[in-house]
Amino acid sequence: MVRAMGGMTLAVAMVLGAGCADDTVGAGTPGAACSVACDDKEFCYSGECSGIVGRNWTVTVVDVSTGATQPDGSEWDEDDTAPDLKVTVENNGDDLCETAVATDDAAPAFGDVCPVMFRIGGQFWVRVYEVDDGAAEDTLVHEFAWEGSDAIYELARSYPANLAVDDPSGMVSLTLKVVPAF
Ligand SMILES: [Ca+2]
Repeated sequence: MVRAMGGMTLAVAMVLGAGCADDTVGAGTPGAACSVACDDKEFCYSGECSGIVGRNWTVTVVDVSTGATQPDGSEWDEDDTAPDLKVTVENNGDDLCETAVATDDAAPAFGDVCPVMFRIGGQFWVRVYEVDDGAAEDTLVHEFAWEGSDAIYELARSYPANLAVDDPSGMVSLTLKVVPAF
C-alpha cells in the first residue's frame, strides 16, 4: 500500500515536470495546474492544455545584460562608457518591436510588450544591438534565435515563468516573459 502511494506521487511529479506548471500568472485569471501532461504543442492554462500556435501571445523584453566590457575585454564605446543598447524582436520575417536605446547602461530593463503569433515551423529572433551614433550601422551584440517548431514550443512553454537565456560567451543575458493573450 505504501509502495503504491509512493508510485503515484512519483507519477504526479513527472507529469508536472513535463510542462504543466501552475499558471497563476497569466491574463489576470488565476488557474489550477493541469492534471495531465500537456502535449509538446500545448501549454497549461487555467487547468487545461491549450494549443501554442494559432493564438495571440505577448513577448515582453524584460531586461538585457552585457557586462561592462565586450566579451573580448575591449570597451564598448570609444569614450569608455557603458554600451548603448537596444533590442529588436522579429517573428517569421516580420519586424515586430524595437526598444528605445538605453544609453550608457550595461544592464537596462525595458519592459516593451510585443504581440506575437507563433506558427508551426516558425522563426523567432531577439537581437541585442549596441548603438553608436558615429557609426553607419548598429553593432549586433547577439542574436537569440528560436527556429523550428520544437524551439517555438519550448519558448512558449516557458510560460508562466520568465525565460532567461545567455549567449555562448556567458556575458550577454536576455530575459523574456512569454504570456498567452486571451
Ligand atoms: Ca556608451
